[in-house]
Amino acid sequence: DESQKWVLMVTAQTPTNIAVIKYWGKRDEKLILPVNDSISVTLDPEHLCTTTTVSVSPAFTQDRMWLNGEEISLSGGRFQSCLREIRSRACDVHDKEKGIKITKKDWDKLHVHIASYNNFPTAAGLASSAAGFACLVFALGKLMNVNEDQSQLSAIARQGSGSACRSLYGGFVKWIMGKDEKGTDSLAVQLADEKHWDELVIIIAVVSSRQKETSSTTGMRDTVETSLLLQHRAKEVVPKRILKMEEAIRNRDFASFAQLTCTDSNQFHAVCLDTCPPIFYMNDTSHRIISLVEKWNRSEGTPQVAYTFDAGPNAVMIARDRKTATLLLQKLLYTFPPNSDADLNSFVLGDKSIL
Ligand code: 2P0
Repeated sequence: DESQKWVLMVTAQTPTNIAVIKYWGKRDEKLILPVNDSISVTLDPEHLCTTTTVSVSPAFTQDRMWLNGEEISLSGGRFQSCLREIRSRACDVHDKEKGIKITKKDWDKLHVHIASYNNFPTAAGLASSAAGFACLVFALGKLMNVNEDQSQLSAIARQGSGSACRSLYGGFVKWIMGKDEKGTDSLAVQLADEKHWDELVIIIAVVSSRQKETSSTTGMRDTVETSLLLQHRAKEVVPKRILKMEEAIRNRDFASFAQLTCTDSNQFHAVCLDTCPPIFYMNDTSHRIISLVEKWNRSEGTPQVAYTFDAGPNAVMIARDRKTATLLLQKLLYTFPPNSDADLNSFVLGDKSIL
């Protein structure tokens, strides 16, 4: 049957993001609504990113997905939420060249195939769900000719993984927690584009490539249920910190930016420790990196480098400029020589020429 033979395809690429004011804790698990605002920086797409191709054909009999070449199940609620939200907004598509016409109603019957690749090891403990769901939603939105702005798309990506909503934009991004129970106002906005502060260099030290022991979802749930410190953090600390961070980014004030970033990472890990049972994401090597940066910053009289750690031991460091990034790499290699027991591998992101 000739009418069954066509395939329509869209490919998109999305970088991951690193939070400088952390998201930790949900007020609604199903809709993924957070207990506080967060702010992140989106990495350069060359380094840590996901590439996703979505396709549709009348020959496809079910929705299917492959991650790094292996088929994975789409039955999870998070995939289904994203697919449902995008499908419900699908519009007419008319590809004159290929002679393909899909009407709004056809999308309910058509199935999609999704192939996604990470250009970094998924097991490296580096945020992959953020780039993954952002890319999936963006690519499906293009394929189905969805007529929504980036912020509306971010609210859909949020339902795949909270941090994913921040990867729909480059530069500095804020995820506004919102007030609405249905989550319509819990979405991402861009604070500054990627050109605004492009002297910054991000270096990620892979402390361990083992997969983390406590998933973010489980960890957050335990924290919300048991940590009093989280309540204080979400209500009293983060709202003020968000305003200061926005100002620091606006003014490219590195001293303030670094102080806020480091303090917020440390409070996030303190909240993990305040959880019952306690969650340990950092290890001895992480702690040694913090000490190295703290000592250096103090000896210079003003911060040179900011550090931040997510739900794992890997260090993300943000250097004020390229010269500082080179110095940082030297210090790291000196303190953690290759093949030593600390098992440290360094990546440089944002500026390949330093490698
Ligand atoms: C963040 N993290 O703001 C924080 C800091 C980890 C530490 O967002 O359950 O994978 O999918 O919403 O987004 C990791 O949590 O969790 C995270 P879900 P997600 O980047």
